[in-house]
Amino acid sequence: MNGRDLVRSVKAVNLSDAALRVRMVRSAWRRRRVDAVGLAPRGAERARTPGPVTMVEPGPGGGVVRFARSELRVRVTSGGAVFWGWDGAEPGPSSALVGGSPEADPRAVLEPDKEGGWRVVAERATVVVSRLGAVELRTPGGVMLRRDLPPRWWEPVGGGTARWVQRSHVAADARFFGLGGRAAGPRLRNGTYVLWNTDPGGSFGPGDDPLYITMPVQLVVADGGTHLVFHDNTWDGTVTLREGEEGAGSGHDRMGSCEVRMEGGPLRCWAMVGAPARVLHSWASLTGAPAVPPTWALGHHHARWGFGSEREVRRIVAGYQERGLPLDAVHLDIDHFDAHQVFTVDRERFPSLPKLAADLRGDGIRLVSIVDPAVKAEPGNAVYDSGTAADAFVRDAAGRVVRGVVWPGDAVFPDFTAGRVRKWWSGQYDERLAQGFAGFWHDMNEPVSFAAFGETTLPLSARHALDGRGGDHREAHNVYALGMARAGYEGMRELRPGERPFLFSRSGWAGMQRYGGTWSGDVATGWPGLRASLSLVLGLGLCGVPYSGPDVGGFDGSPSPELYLRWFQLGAYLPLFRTHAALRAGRREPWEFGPEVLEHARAALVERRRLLPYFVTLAHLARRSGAPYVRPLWWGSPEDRALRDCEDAFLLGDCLLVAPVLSQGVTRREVRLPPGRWYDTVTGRAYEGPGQVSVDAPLSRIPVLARAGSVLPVRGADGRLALDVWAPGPGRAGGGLVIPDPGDGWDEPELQRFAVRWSDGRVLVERDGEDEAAVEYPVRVLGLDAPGAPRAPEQASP
Ligand code: NBV
Repeated sequence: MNGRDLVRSVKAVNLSDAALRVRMVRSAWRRRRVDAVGLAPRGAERARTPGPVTMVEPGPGGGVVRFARSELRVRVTSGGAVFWGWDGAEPGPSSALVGGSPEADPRAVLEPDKEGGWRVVAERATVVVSRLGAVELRTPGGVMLRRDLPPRWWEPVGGGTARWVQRSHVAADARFFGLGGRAAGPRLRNGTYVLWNTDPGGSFGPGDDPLYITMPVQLVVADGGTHLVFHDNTWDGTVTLREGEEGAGSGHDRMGSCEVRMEGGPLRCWAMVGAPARVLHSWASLTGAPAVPPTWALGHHHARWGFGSEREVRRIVAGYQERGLPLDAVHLDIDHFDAHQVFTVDRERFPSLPKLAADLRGDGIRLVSIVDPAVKAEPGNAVYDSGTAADAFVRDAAGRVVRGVVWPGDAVFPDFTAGRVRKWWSGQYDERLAQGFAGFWHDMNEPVSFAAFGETTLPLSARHALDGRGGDHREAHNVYALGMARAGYEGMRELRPGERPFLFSRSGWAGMQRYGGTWSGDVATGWPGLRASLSLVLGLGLCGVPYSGPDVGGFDGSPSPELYLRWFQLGAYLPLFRTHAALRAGRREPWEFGPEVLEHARAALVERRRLLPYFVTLAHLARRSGAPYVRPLWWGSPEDRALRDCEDAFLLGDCLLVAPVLSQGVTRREVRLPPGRWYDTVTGRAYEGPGQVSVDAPLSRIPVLARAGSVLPVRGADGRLALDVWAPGPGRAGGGLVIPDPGDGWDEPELQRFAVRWSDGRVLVERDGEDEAAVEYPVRVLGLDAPGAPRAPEQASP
């Protein structure tokens, strides 16, 4: 029995509920019994390595290199991504890839390399395979980015899936990012990271790992170049990272290393090489473009577990309105369900939800509903009955429906890895839409089943369809939520074909951005939790999931007014800007922390609304380019080592640099600037980067700097689009992209390009090379001391 799991379950569930406690004990025993019968013990194993090369077979985009005891397929694709897979592994089937495997690049061919090895030279990367099966990834210029040593497998003597390990080296100066949502990042320090989607129970801080979203996706940034590597395997595994050390002057660098261990499944990976923007673009081409949320979802959301009644929801909304605070969405948690049953409504406390939804809608506020995957196992529950008729629920190896325990008590779990089950589940959202909900918040989908001991998820031996291949929970666990997101997304597309779905999901896997975003989950209230929330958003963005944000104020307890405000100020610059808290947590409304906090929170809300056109632009650009809205400071200058190690600020698109306050009592802070000129958007002071500057961070605001030459689309006083243009340095030019809001349907928006330059002592803004008259929006030029007089910058210190 794992003591920590017990503590977590106890924290998660109110154990004063004796009946639930008894169920948790029973469920834990059931899970143990099911696995004792359904999971064959591993038994004796045989180790294997590839051995020496025996022959090669050229093929499209590369070919197959055969070794004495394995074979390696290498395929460069026309999008530039490189695939390699051992033991016959092909790119498909894969839960991550969209539209199957990309086409092979016919120009890439296998050719002999030195010492009996082979190589494939392609436009964006070179792959070199040694005689004994080491695989090197190099830049087109020949710089080594990663060297995979020959892998090792352990095969069960009696047959079954092999475990494997793959060790790699990277440059001594390389930094690792990604692996899904990690609280202790964004730079992933030395340690072992588990690949198993996990509800930490209660609330988590930077020391908790793994969390809800794990992905075998690493972005590695080094002087020699940036690469992304994706081990396309959904099994339980670990990644052990060790940053290298540079032997100061001695010439004896110790390289960085990475060791991927998997409990089963294919050994195959994808690699992408190039500037960060290019790598993320290739990643989105491979795994799908991020869904663009409807515009209202880029505004402010307010949620709470335990509004408890329609009256309370109306009271909170009125609180926002009376104070003139912008509000775009309200989220209802499990307390609005009838006895915690998904797709139901507690009609006593929420007697007229459709009316509530319509009233709010009239005020421009959308209602969002939580959706849990577990269905109460009780005949008479409509979802249970129809799911049973559709044979939708996960079964054990003996063919019995698996029972767990979640909020409604004994529960069963839809098998989202089956197309027909997803289709059935898609139909359930009809009930939600009829209640007036406009968007969905998927929770508990790691999936969680409470247990008094052992792991709080389904039995490992539980059977899953895995889209026709068949397999057990060891393989399906990490993609359970991905399937649920797909079902929700496809359901909404069918039920409301004219609207872009709004969906965000606690758990997920590579490719989840196709269906929506995510949020931080139950981040602990405290300064470390605030820091962790930024780490999660940055890390997920680098794994291709650009839309996320934390529970502003933290999930549990009561933040101090200062902590609440600093969280609020950070949240206002993150894609999902939502206040939320647990059942027994303190209040999270901006007016509950005194008049000073209210005024500063108001300023953050007003600024968020002013920046809405910028968020719309970033959301549409993310779909086109794969670039996250929130980017690490090194995004445009990965070769800058100081930026690579800077974790307390971020770029919001190309225009803004946001430097949140992440510690108590801070009213001035150091900010590390990427190269170029930057303006403090409030004081107007100019700074010349790269380097570090010290800026004011009074309680009223966090520092936000604008890049010289940038074109920032904002909402003007009349509510229409306007442009804030920050003057380029003398003799310099600038520009930017703007995507005017095409509405919440599927109209393809227009991408408008603006150029900014000095001409005759004036800052000129032009559209697409046309003349100034063609700019149809009001333009405000900022960063000048007087018309024509650029502000002199202070030099940043190194
Ligand atoms: O549905 C209740 C909560 C929800 O408020 C939170 O955002 C989720 O992350 N949910 C977890 C289940 C209970 C956790 C203790």
